[in-house]
Amino acid sequence: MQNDLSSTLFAPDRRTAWHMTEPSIWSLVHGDPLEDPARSVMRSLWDQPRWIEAYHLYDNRGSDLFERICELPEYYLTRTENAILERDAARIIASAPVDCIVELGAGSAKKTTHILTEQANQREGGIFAPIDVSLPGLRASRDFVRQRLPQIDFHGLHARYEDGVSSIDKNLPTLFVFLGSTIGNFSPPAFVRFFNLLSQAMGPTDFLLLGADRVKDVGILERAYADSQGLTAEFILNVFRTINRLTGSNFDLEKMRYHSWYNPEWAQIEMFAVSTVTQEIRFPSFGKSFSWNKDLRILVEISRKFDPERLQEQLSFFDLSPVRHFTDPKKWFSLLLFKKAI
Ligand code: AVI
Repeated sequence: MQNDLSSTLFAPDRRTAWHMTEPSIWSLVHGDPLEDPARSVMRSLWDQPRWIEAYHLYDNRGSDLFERICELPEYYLTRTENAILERDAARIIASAPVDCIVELGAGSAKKTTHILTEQANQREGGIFAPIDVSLPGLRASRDFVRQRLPQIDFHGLHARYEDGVSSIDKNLPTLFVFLGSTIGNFSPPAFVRFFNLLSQAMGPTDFLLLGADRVKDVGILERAYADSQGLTAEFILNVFRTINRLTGSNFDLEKMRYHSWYNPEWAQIEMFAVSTVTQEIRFPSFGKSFSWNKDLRILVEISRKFDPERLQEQLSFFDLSPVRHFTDPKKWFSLLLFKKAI
């Protein structure tokens, strides 16, 4: 079930790697098997210190909790980024003459509406290709775009970022969009891997729009990750339900608490689970266990905060040249537009 647009969107040597598995949604014919999630948990839990890969946070319950976090008064990120997009979408699109918008980890694509609306206004259409491992997210995005922006050709890629971006035709002028400061959840080595891959996948007519949360007053940062309703605590500790499901382990959410702080040296919020008692954690399917001593912490997530000028300089070493910088009146959040340097 291929259609004409596959010949525009995908690089010629990648075209046959994709097939349409449901209307407007493409999957890899021979998708790399995703890493076994149970083994991924064990690898990082046996590291020193113990930690967890952030993607385990987003099961159905975790994704719902995160949506609710985005609405919290303390969690300024989503609101602030959205206000910048609403105000500056016309300028962003005018500065990035492209035929295609590829969004990484799009979710329901609601936050991209301003960009897509401007693309439709200024260029009378084009392609929108969100890349996401969540099929429900892609379906929601497809239904939203079809209903609200019928001029836009929707092609959802059900894949990991790396497989998706490296399949886009380098000759198709494309704006890659990575919003929400999700880049802040990458460890420094994962950050470098990600920009290497993205830059290599970009052609000479491509742009990148990157959302980055900024370093600011510690109180504002810490409150955004320790909200009064306890939703962030629920979101972070929920990962242990997922781990119990994946590995058969016996983490007890009643015997742990959430702790977060802003680490100024690393410019990042660190989110931990802390054991409130000394307890034996068993992993029967792996025949392993460890003693989780009272007050010892497991690092569940980091959220790095950026200095936008420094980030622009850093990305120049990945052949990405700064084009424009959009921010809010309080300078809490930045949307940075880059062009691939040839
Ligand atoms: C998805 N990401 C950008 C969020 C953040 O702010 O780092 C995840 C999050 N974790 C706790 N609250 C929000």
